Amino acid sequence: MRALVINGPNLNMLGIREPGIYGNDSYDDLVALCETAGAELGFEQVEVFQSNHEGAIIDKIQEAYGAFDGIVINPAAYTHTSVGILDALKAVSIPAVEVHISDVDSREDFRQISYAGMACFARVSGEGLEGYRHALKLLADRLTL
Ligand code: CA2
Repeated sequence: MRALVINGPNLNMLGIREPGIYGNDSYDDLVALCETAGAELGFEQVEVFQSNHEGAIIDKIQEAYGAFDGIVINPAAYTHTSVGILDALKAVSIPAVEVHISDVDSREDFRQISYAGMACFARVSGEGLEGYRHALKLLADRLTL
């Protein structure tokens, strides 16, 4: 099993700003959590990718075709705007889980739509960085059960 974890814009700033919403842990801590949790869940490969650019995220999703068995994606702000990311997830048809660090359902109205989520089989929201472990578990279950 090979998992690709994709993170969208500004998530590389984790731990630097807005700790009240996104916590104190850094982006490097998030990468380490995904790699450790992924190995514990039986993934042979876990690649963690971050970009601030919509097109780069779309390129990465396309490159995942034939290279990864599952995707965990936090599109960050592009969650609420990007039909391009939705279309890319649909195009590759790789099982995908949407993850958000904060509880987006209890935030502003403009965060209440998720385009990427329309191509995901599950959603984890409001569990902090641990939500990535949960998302990888849901993916592992989907790929093995
Ligand atoms: O809760 C999430 O994971 C979000 O995807 C985070 C996005 C936000 O636009 C979504 O509505 C919900 C924002 C990511 C920004 O990350 C930062 C991290 C540290 C400091 C500032 C921003």
